[in-house]
Amino acid sequence: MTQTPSDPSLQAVSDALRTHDRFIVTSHVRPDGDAIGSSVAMALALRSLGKSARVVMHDPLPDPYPDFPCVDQVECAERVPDDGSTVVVMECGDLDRTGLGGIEGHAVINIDHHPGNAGFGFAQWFDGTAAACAEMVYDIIVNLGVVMTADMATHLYVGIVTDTGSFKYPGVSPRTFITSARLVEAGADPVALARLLYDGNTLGRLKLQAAVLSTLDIRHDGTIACLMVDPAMLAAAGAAPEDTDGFINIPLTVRRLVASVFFKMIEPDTWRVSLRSKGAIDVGRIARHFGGGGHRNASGCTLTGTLPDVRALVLDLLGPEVTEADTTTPHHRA
Ligand SMILES: [Mn+2]
Repeated sequence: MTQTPSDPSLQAVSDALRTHDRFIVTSHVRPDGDAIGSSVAMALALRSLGKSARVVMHDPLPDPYPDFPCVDQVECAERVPDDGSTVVVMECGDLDRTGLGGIEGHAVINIDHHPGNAGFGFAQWFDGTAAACAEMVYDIIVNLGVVMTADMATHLYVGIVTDTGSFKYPGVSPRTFITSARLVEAGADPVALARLLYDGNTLGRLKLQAAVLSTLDIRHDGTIACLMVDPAMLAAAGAAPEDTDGFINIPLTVRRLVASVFFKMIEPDTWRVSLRSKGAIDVGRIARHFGGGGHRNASGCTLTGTLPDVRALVLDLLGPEVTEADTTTPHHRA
């Protein structure tokens, strides 16, 4: 079954891509799998139509993306060149999200799936039902009549897998699986790509994970997890501060643990405090109380004091918040 792209915005974007000849494709700062995959696949499709297409990003590609096909042509820059190109902006609510200067002087095509897109560009397609921008790029490539190569399919598949947390976040739809099936038919290799995406751990990070998890401290009747890391632990593991990314989520794999707090020592008695929660538990409010920020389920702030003091400050607010959410949403411990 082939999808039937009939959306007028999809047609408008396809027409704009067909009628222009020189393109710069870009996406947001600190590009992720969907930003990279959507942009590279789009550039490859445009080139197969005989057009000039450069991919320009503000930030370099994080691991493991330098190992993906065709990414050696991705350029890093502060500004887009003033060369009369049409700029295709993927996944950005507004032009500031690109981190790139100089886009204002160009014709802009806007392709996005995040609610809140500002609606810029002379041609735009917003589709909030797409689980990944890559789903939209797939439809554009089909609509343009471009033959889907294995490299294009690989990038689009990676965009979908990463933006859906391997097909498990809200937004996953039959379209997600139909599109993914077509991409696998076109040469995306789910097994090899899963290994590349998820088996890229370093030994230092694994050792650091062991050390951080050994600090696991369960509070508030088994519902709140606390973790900590300090510079000595980083040094012992031979790891970098950013190697702790994602550790805060590990306790939340336990059903009964509904909030997780990670205390990272920046210097003695100064702590970067990250908070994560499930459901109605609002850790954004707690971080804002301490001068930080974030959203209901993910937030952070900086506090000074000894670890026991700082932990007590946070738990004095977080404990009642967990209790309150527990009484209003009785099912989350089921
Ligand atoms: Mn996305």
